[in-house]
Amino acid sequence: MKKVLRWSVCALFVAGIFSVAYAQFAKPEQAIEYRQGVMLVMAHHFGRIGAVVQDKVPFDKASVAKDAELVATLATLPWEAFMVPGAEKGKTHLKAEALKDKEGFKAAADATMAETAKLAQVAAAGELDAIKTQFGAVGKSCKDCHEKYRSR
Ligand code: ASC
Repeated sequence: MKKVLRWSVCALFVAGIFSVAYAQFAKPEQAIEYRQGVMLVMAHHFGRIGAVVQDKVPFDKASVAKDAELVATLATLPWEAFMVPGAEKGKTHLKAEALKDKEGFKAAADATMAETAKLAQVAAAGELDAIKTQFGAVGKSCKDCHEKYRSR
């Protein structure tokens, strides 16, 4: 009896894991909400660094490093939420092309992840001129992807 119970618990656990993986986005709207949430928070933290880069806010090494770390982490999250069938319809700016050009989209995502990771590194080192340069490189990667795959 104990054995049966143990197996049942195990089976339930496995089923649970799969249903989470399978139903990561049960509906396209959930994928849209998820990626927009990530982008919103990412833009917020990127914007805080932007204010420093534009000399509107005094340079505080620790807070820039923290914001850059957050941006780099957030930049790893949204991509699979774009590649969901039906997620180019509804309340989104995603161009339908993005779903047809998976390789190009992936390349753009990889560029953003690489540039944001580099920004986190540079920010940890704490040299403002290098941060400014790398901030520009991240901004370019945002812009490149938006120009290709985002409608206005
Ligand atoms: C942001 C944001 C974007 C990018 C882009 C960079 O903070 O919301 O869409 O940076 O303006 O060129």
